[in-house]
Amino acid sequence: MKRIVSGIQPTSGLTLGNYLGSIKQFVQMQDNYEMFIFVADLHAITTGLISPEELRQNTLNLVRSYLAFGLDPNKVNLFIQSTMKEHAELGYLLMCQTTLGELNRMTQFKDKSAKFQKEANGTQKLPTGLLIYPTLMAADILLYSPDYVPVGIDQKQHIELTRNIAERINNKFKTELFKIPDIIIKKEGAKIMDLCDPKVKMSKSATTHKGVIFLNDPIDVSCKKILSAKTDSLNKINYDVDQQPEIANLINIYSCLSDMTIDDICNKYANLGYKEFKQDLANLLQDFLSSYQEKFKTYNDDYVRDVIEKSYTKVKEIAKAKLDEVLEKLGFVNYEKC
Ligand code: AQP
Repeated sequence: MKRIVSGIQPTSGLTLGNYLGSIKQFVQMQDNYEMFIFVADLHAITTGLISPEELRQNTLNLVRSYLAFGLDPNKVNLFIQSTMKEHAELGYLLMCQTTLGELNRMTQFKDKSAKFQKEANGTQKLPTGLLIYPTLMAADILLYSPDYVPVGIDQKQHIELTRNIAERINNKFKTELFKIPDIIIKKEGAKIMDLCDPKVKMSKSATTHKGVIFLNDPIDVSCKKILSAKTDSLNKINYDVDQQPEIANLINIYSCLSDMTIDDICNKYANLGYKEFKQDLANLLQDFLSSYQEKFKTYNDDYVRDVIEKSYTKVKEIAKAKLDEVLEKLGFVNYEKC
């Protein structure tokens, strides 16, 4: 079986974008791939904004969400990133093989940095974690030698950097130390946009939550967000990302939730207006969220712990073996062997 690695950071509750851009794919792939899916809790502290209590709760809740969406712990290796110390250690080693210029060029770094307030003297107190996020992400991936990494389109640049770092180290140390992973981005759901601003992606850390569907919010709140989503004045259900980006985003969400094609949706609503379309989409969302939230409630802390324990030993063995191999190639003395 080909191997897959991916994760999500527990910065806050999950959004519909997180589900459609990543978890939906994980569930579809679990029968045909060897999967390593984790909660990226070390990434969640890179902005320095999360409290310990939130981190703990969001981490456990993200495991519940994975399960509620249908990830089967008998098929998928589910784990919490920080329980594998190898991620942080390999992250450090990779950071030392990366240039400041490369990290400064990352779009996510620029976007997230821009959200930090400027001081009176014009400077910004930016957390270093934001800058080195991609090298930790490279470690998350390269530790497990995956064939593919399924992500939303916003993470494409980070995967490309991961590939560059891996190739650079392989060349520099004349080895095949790292397998070069390929990225998988599913066209549908690859980038769900904010319901109030189609220029920005729907994101957990959006400054305003009006255009973000949080999967664990009360369902009526989420349905209202669909009904009041920004649309143009044409009142025509047409998929045109440039001219009608707001309705195109809603059609995309409709397509992902119903598994209808975009053409079929446009045909179905050819003679109807935005009001009817939004109401139907809100109903679809309601069904989807009710089924998810029902399941989410059924996993208590003990069950979550059992799930995490289940794959711990296997994941640990793989991570440790790869880290040991890297340390040796880079010239670190292995106390047990010398
Ligand atoms: N709007 C989106 N559309 C499609 N896919 C998305 N993803 C995130 N937002 C969308 C995908 O979800 C996975 C997990 O993302 P993450 O939590 O690790 O980090 P992120 O990409 O930075 O996601 P957020 O929601 O924007 O989180 P915050 O606000 O905490 O940074 C990834 O595969 C991502 O592509």
